[in-house]
Amino acid sequence: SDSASNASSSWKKANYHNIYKDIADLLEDEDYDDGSYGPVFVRLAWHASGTFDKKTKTGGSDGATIRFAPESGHGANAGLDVARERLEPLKKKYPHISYGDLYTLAGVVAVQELGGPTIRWRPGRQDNKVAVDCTPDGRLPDAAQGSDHVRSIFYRMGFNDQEITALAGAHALGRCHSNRSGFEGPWNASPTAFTNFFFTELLNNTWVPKKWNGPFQYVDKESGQFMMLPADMVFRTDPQFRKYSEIYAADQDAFFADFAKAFTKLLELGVQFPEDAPVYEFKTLE
Ligand code: CCH
Repeated sequence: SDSASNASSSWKKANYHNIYKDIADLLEDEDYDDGSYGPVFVRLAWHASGTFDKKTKTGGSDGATIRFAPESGHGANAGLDVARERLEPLKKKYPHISYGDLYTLAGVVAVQELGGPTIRWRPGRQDNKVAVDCTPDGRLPDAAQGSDHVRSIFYRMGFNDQEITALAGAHALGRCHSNRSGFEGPWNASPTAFTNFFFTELLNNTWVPKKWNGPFQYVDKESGQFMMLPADMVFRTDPQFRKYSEIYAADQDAFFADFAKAFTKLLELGVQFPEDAPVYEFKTLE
């Protein structure tokens, strides 16, 4: 019908270059965390997408179910309301972009503007109007667990060990918050720069259990300032993962190339794109 085709072609009316610029303008805020919303935008894009299950073809960023209860309240999503509220004025300003496109594009803008690789991105995700098709709790990884768990979560999405390792490199960005996940601290000294430092810190430091009342995590022995989650440590201890960690620690360009591919794949899991949806490669702002 006409109304169905109007609804499904709404994405064509949005100017994604303008939206890219406006998201970029929302990144900096000296009063928030380390001065940037970029890391939490990347986490929002990932959690909106990483619920995909390739067997049942459920989950993923199409539908933008992350904004509805119960999915918004899943433990793994604690704190992501902060990112969604920061982006909400842009949904008002550009009503033709879907939430699924807005949240994934915010991750792309953040990676690029914080110095990472160019991420190919397509529009056309369709929002669910009401809270249907929320994914069950437990689809996102549990940071307290090890390599079997990490593999089973990411294999369910359709990723291999190389792609999983590349994606894990996003932990160069941002920090853990004791009032969100319960864990605490940044992974390195430049949490607002997209680098290969997740791998260099992981392989080059001595990691010891953090002495505190919080959940079990690691702290670097020398400075005591940086952290690793139990689920991060598998990229050092598991031989298949470590193979790629060593490559990415030695070669930032290799990391950037592999991350860009895997991140686009993540953001597109389960999405039924319109046939005429163009692929964008946005230029980073000066
Ligand atoms: Fe992550 N991540 N992540 N992560 N994550 C956390 C924070 C960020 C796991 C657990 C956590 C990916 C994979 C995993 C980011 C991007 C990605 C936190 C702290 C936990 C816990 C949350 C808090 O307290 O605020 C686990 C487990 C896995 C895999 O096994 C992948 C994949 C990506 C993206 C490609 C980013 C960025 C952050 C920082 C957020 C911030 O607010 O600074």
